[in-house]
Amino acid sequence: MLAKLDELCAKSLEAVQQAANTEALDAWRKETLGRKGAVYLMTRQIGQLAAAERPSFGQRINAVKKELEAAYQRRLAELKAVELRAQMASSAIDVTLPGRPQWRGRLHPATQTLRQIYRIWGDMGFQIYRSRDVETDEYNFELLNIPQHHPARDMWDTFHTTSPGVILRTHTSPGQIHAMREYCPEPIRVILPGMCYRYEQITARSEIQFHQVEGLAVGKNITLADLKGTLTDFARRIFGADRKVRFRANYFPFTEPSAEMDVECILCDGEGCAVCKHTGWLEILGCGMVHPNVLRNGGYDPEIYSGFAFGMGPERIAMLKYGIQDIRYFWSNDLRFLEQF
Ligand code: FA5
Repeated sequence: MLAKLDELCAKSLEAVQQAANTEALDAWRKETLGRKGAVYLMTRQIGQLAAAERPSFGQRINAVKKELEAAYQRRLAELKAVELRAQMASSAIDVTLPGRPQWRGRLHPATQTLRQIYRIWGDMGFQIYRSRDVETDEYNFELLNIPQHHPARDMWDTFHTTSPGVILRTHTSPGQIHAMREYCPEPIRVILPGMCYRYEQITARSEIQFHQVEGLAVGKNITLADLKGTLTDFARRIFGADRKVRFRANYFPFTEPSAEMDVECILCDGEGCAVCKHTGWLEILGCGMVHPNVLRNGGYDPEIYSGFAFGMGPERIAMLKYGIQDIRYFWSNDLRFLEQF
């Protein structure tokens, strides 16, 4: 009987190596180690043995079972590897192709420009002061030296709300009053960024909703020279060190004297082109020395304190920096535009 068992073991070990694929191997397992397989049938014969021979036969059968099971596992691993290689060779999937890049979001070009502006003013010691988008007529106009029925109101077409005297701010300048009333009598150096709203016709250069960054410095002995020096430095930091600037006299009711600052046209280097209307210059902001009435409305005595203020449009600055032809791209959410930044 032991000889028969050894023969079965040897034959089965040979057969397992000959199983050409996992299906054949499964069939081998069933025939050999299955519930009614060859090893089981051998176990059944144990009753025919003399009692003294049974234990050693039983031990041997268990050893054979283990050996065959191990041989099965080894062959299974071999066949699986072969089958995987064959599948990879014949399959259409090329696992060596590089993966698809992850789509990454990015900051909106207006946000990028705003952050660049914040950094420059931050380096010059200006803090960010936020004030509200929904304003009163009093803050947006009256406290800025623009009384009711003053013709200067025509400079800012206004969105009114159903509450009398409550409007959407047309510029960030009302923030000047909020900041002065909060800090008076301390010196102030702040920028006031935020959205502004004007009931204007939308064109390539004008939106009904756009950002402004206001700036305000108040203290003792602040002069027009400080305004010119600070704004010239800002323009050089944002547009490049050799960019020329110029100040043109202008009128704002809340500054006296008032000016607009132009930079040398970035597209034609001051030669004159369609964008700068052949002048060689591009306007980037309005500015001036804070009007005594406005200082007074903020709580400062204009006999002791003086200050300068300015207001710029970051979208217009981004248009100049990157050669963007139309301001409407900023809020139309066209990915072909946004992905370029
Ligand atoms: C003002 O709004 C003044 N409050 C600026 C100021 C502040 C002057 C402090 C003096 C002292 P103005 O209307 O020119 O000025 O607007 C300032 C900037 O906002 C413009 O130079 C422009 O860059 C931007 N801007 C104005 N209107 C629009 C618009 N419709 N669309 C996009 N940007 C605009």
